[in-house]
Amino acid sequence: MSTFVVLGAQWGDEGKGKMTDFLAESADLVVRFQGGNNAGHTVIVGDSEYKLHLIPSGILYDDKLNILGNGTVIDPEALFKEISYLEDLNVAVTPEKLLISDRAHVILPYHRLLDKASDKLRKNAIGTTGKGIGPAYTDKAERSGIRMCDLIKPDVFKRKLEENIKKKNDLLVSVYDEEPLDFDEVYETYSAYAERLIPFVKDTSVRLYDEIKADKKVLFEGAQGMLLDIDYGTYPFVTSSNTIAGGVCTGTGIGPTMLKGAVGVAKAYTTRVGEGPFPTELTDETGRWIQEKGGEVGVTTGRPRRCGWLDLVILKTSARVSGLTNLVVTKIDTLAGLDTIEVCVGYKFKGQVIDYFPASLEDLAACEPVYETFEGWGEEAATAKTYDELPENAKIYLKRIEEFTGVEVSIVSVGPKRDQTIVVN
Ligand code: 2SA
Ligand code: GDP
Ligand code: MG
Repeated sequence: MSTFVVLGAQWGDEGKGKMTDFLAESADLVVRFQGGNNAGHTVIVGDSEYKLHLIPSGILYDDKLNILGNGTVIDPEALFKEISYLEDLNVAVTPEKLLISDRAHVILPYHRLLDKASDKLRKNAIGTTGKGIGPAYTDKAERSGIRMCDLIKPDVFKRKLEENIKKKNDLLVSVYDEEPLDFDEVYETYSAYAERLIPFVKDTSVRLYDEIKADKKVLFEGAQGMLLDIDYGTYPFVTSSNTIAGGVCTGTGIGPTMLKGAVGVAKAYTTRVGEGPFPTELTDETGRWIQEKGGEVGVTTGRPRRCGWLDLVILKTSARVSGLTNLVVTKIDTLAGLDTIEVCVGYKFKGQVIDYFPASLEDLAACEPVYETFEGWGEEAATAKTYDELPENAKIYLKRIEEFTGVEVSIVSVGPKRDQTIVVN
């Protein structure tokens, strides 16, 4: 069985898109299991750069089947925009290459409006992407959501939309002081999307099971990262889905025994976009230097990402909650040029040093990072083709990551391109 999940081991944007693309070469299927078009995955193939949000990165290959699992939330408007974007770049998106779970929930215009309006009104804004993710998952949990299988049945869609629009308009007008939505307009637009969606919508759990049983190679593509997980992240400054390995089972309809490995992707430093705690954040010149050198800007919203030192407490927590079997460390080239590099190896908390991430944000605020200092390396890191060619100090850094987390570093990324990827033997 060859079924692996690629997960963000920090707060997202670790380079999962690049890694999925790299690993997808030997896969038959690429499957998203959570999140929606809040994600932003950058993939560089040759001289072309692709920015994907919802569609799995395997779409860039002609011979892979891509699946949006039941755990994802799908905005048809965003989906068709992404399909046009890809087709303009000569990437075909057909039902032979992309299937959508009939159980996936649909993001509707009121979800987007409520997402933006509610985050604005929150005392401590989360800094969501405004794509309607939270409100769509809210409806799913509240059991009023509209699923793909509902959207493509005109009568069912009409009945459910009528019920929902009435409730959402009340909320939009009375709580958020927004304009109400027009039922006919939404029904017409989304019925047209439904027509176009019909060939893509299938029971993907059945298909996936059959493919795995037939020994096909499956790559599950995570979005966001461990600390944005609704259960294990920095709640409430999280996204609304399970971004950890457990999300694969509930988000695609396979059992845990069908997942062979979990690959955690981590940057050589840490970034976060949006609000919330960040123990190793650098608000000084070094933080700005990393932000600029690493091009740390949100792929979906264009927001600058906050930057800080690598936090091994985070990686160890990721290794635990996702049962990581391998680690990928990216952006070794970005840190090149620093004389010294700090790495957090524990938090001082109530007179002790802990190596796990506390649940309470108040406890987290009381944690003081404990740092180890490493010697930096030079720009030659970006041209290394093998592990041996990496600068000695970078190897010492990578060894420390392995030692602390107990997980092997199997791949090192030294630049955004496919050929800037070193597989460690
Ligand atoms: P949401 O919209 O409800 O999921 O937002 C909740 C929090 O989750 C964060 N979040 C992300 N963090 C990193 N990267 C993401 N994707 C884009 C990217 C983000 C962008 O690749 O750069 O462009 O801003 C992503 N998606 C959600 C979000 O910032 C909130 O903190
Ligand atoms: P994802 O959400 O995890 O897929 O990551 P994003 O695409 O949001 O952000 C990662 C960014 O880093 C993208 O612009 C990638 O092209 C880039 N990237 C990935 N790996 C490397 C690397 O090793 N070095 C450098 N310099 N850039 C990288
Ligand atoms: Mg991203």
